[in-house]
Amino acid sequence: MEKTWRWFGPKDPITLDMLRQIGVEGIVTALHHIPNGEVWSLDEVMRMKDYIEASGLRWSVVESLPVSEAIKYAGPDRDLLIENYKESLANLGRAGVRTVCYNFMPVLDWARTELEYPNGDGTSNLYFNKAEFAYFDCHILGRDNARADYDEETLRRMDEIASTMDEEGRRRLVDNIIVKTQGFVNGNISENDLKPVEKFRELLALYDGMTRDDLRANMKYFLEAIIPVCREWDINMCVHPDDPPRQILGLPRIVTSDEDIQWFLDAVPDSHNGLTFCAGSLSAGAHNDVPALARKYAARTHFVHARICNVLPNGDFREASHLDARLIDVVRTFERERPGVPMRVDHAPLMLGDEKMGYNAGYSFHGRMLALGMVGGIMATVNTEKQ
Ligand code: DNO
Repeated sequence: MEKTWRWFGPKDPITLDMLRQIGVEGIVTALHHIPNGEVWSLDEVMRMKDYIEASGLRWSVVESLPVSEAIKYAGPDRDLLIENYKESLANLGRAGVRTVCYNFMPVLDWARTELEYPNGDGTSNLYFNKAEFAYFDCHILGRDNARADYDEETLRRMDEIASTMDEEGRRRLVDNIIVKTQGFVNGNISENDLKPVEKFRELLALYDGMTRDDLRANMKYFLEAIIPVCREWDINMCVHPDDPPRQILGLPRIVTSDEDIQWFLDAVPDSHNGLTFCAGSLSAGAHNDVPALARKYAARTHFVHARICNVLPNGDFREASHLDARLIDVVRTFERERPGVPMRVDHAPLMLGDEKMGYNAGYSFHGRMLALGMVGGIMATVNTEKQ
């Protein structure tokens, strides 16, 4: 696999020169300064590409070219937004950037409740506490009938949390779930929003009554419109699985399981319509056999996110080691079946001073460098096995 790294542009404190020193080959980035829905002009794309190439690296993957909310809920401006999307794709094609990651999660991209959960060895990592998430849903958002979506044990834990929760705790939860994890991935809420919860409720309302089938129809509509452009420019689209891979906050989610992946691949059966194999997101659902999914979908995978989670008996989940046996299995599959596919490590711990650097949640320097070393070691071992 090609060793890539998610880099957040010229203002990222982790510079391209640093990345060359640690064996990174390709860059994963986006034009984060362009508002969602607007066209990425050829000039802007070339400026980023030239900047990356001046450091002896290449722009391997776009993560993400964001799909506007109105495309997902089929708003009145969806055709206009799809035209803009197609134009951005054509400009990327002209510049020779040919792998584009996106997601089709309504309103909320990935979800975590804690960003610095102690691992017990002095490092920390992301964590999803199901009961805290339920608290956010039932007590902060106050969504109608939200309690009905949770099992008894989670509700019991949630009530316990509610009995000691204070303003500071509520602020922290809002910040973690809808602000700090969303703004930097071009999500709907950013640090500049003064009333994030109100804005979030308005966004949720856009999906009132929408079913999984409705969302599937909207994804198919989008794919049917863009895949001809991808064919023309040889661009591989790769959808990121929903994280966590299940329905949340009453929203439909449609990239959660084997059946879902098969559905969208068949909906537009063209190799340019592919998957980002995020082992970590898929592993956050106990229903997914991640190594088996890697084997099944290797041929339609255009980008790999190397990380893996452990789901706990109470439904919480946390990031596991990049040397976890399931991840070794996944890396072996892609290294054998798709040797050149871009791969980046993801959601590594905060360690050795990372915590003071203000990095984007999940995107530490030392932690990711260690993880890249681990995954690189697995790849080298697999290549020895091949001979
Ligand atoms: C989180 C990321 C996601 C991902 C998008 C892709 O760390 O993996 O935000 O970039 O879902 O569109």
